[in-house]
Amino acid sequence: MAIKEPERIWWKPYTRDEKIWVAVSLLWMFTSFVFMPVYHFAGSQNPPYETYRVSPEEFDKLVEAMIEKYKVGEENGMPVVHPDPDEPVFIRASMWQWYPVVELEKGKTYKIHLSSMDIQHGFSILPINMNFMVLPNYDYVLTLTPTTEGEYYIVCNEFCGMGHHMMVGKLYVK
Ligand SMILES: [Cu+2]
Repeated sequence: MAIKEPERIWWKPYTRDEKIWVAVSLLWMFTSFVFMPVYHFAGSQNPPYETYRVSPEEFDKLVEAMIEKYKVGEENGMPVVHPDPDEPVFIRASMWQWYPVVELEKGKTYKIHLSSMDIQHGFSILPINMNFMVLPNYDYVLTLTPTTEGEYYIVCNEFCGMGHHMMVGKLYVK
């Protein structure tokens, strides 16, 4: 096969179908663009934006104080806490664990504080698939009202090194 010069005009003119698809995608893009700010005000599922600065040392002290006050047991060497719904709950992320295991009561509203001891982690509640970012030096406050009893897993969804795939925590709703 000989090498030939390509045709000067190799593309085909738009067909009717292609024009329709371009119009549909443009319309959809515009709809999403408008929907985002509208949903910010109209929706009830916006991620919370209450945050504070906190050093890993300070946060660790808060976690330990909560464990001392509300520890109800242990699971695989990990303390299990059952905090009072009026009190803040602290969950600590570090390579490679979520600490401690928390028991919540169905229908009660909690303020769950998340922070990291080292690098960025991702707080993902499974199987309901709610995802939040956990950063060192930031206290991210999640206002959460569990509506379904059960056992949930907290999976790290931000790659954080060797043990990332084993970074699984537990959350109970009773
Ligand atoms: Cu992680």
